[in-house]
Amino acid sequence: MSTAHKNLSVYNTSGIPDISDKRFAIIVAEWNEEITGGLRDGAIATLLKHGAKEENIIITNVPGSFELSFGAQVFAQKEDIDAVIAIGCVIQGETKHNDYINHAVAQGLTNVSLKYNKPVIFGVLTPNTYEQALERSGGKHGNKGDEAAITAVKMLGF
Ligand code: DLZ
Repeated sequence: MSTAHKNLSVYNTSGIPDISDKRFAIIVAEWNEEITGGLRDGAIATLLKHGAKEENIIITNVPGSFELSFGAQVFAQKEDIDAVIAIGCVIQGETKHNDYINHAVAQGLTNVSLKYNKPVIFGVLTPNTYEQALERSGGKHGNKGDEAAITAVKMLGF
């Protein structure tokens, strides 16, 4: 995997804007919820660490990663939401569904971002195995939730 030698929780801290008044929506898929819960908690911790207020972080669940695009759209269209972080985990080895879901979500989130002119972040893990997912949701390769959150923060300064 491309992240095998990268710790997802290590990032460049330059260009981080003031986010004390920014409002974030985090949409979390319930499939593989042990993994997506770890990603969600990493994202929340990273936003708080960089100055977001707890009351400005809205968390919502959707059933699976395929539903992330719709969930992201519902929040992106709200005037008082500045950025959306979509969190999911689609394990490649387990089902042929993965190609369809991953492509649909990547395209769907891109469309929502461009339509509403707001950062909509792809915080979806696409590992080959459950073990790789654990390693990237707070394990030895860090947390993709941290990476997704810092990406949202940086894009707000864009
Ligand atoms: C159906 C399905 C499968 C097989 N695998 C996953 C997965 O690994 N990760 C995930 O987030 N969701 C999965 N889903 C559910 C779909 O995302 C979706 O919820 C259903 O197809 C209903 O639209």
